[in-house]
Amino acid sequence: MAEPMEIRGFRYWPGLLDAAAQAALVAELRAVVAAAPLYAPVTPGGRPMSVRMTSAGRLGWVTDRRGYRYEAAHPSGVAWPPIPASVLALWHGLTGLDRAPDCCLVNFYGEGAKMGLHQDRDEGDFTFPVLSISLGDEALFRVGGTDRRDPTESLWLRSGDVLLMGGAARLAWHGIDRLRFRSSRLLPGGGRINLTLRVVATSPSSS
Ligand code: MD3
Ligand code: FE
Repeated sequence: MAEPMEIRGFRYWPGLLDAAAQAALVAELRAVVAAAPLYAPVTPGGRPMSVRMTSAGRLGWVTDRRGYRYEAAHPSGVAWPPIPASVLALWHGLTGLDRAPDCCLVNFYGEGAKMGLHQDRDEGDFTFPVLSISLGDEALFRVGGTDRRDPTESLWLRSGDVLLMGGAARLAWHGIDRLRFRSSRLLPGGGRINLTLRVVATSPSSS
């Protein structure tokens, strides 16, 4: 595996997935979305999010009026489909962990979608890293420190880029400010997919 760049404690592999690997991944994600359709999430405060979501894996991340949490089923009641094998191979190869992720969150950004600055803290164990894979249109990613007031820096994420957040970076504030809609031809209708792999660590065997 090529050596990653180091940005603010993150490990960053620009263009790690070539065009063929990206297209193969999109084909696997079509099967995920066929089993567990993208839905429009609502924050606990009742605000609709601009990103559409679904998940694969043992647990999926969901949000609605009842709060942010992990659930064993899609809002429709069906079990989440399995995480694609190519995605699991990337996780094990880049993290060096034997432990599989519990969740592969699938975020879809259409024209105008964004994600406000936040921390990922709904998991039970922050010692495990988070892996992110970008596909499709370019997106302006903003990352700060572990304090909301820490200065931030911005980076354009492109199709095939992979980021690994471990150590102190695991609790960094981050978000997506905007998309360059139709900047990539990977998805025929435009848009961006981000996969986020996480260990949730709430299984009976790990508690
Ligand atoms: C830094 N997703 O799903 S990926 C999320 O592009 C999320 O859809 C964004 O933030 C997206 O929670 C950003 C990059 C990323 C993902 C997880 C992180 C950065 C992170 C976890 C900790 C710190
Ligand atoms: Fe996040």
